[in-house]
Amino acid sequence: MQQTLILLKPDAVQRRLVGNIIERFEKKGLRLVATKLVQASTALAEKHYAVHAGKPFYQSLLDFLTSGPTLAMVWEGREAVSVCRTLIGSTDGAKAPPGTIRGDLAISVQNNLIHGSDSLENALQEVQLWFNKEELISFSCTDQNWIG
Ligand code: DAT
Ligand code: MG
Repeated sequence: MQQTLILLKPDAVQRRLVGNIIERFEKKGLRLVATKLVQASTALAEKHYAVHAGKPFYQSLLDFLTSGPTLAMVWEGREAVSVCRTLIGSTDGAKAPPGTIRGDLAISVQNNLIHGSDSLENALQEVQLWFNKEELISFSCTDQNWIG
């Protein structure tokens, strides 16, 4: 069963969209196995977005991610990494299709509400970056047989 890191970035918290977004993951059949509200430090933001270091938007991206609390979560389920990316939609909110989180709720490129790991390899690394092992709770839901 795959696990993936999902961040509801500071704009999602400020805009009070946390409940709307979490509901989408729950309804899809994914299972929440860890969550916490984090005021990201610059060091954490730099590690998280290391792949974008040197790009023109990098400093602005760091400023954004450290500008307020982020709700960090780990979601688990069948094909969780790609399922979450599909629910999230493409990076630019103006181009993301309706029905996706960004397509329904965002119109910006930078302020696009949410981060989701883009591969199983990155998911493993990102979960470790944001959470300690003890913070992940392994459990089963009683309706799991109906969800698959
Ligand atoms: P995603 O979050 O869809 O995985 P990404 O990894 O390419 O997108 O970029 C990380 C974040 O950086 C993205 O959520 C928003 C910001 N970003 C990406 N491209 C940008 C651009 N051209 N201008 C401003 N911000 C950008
Ligand atoms: Mg990315």
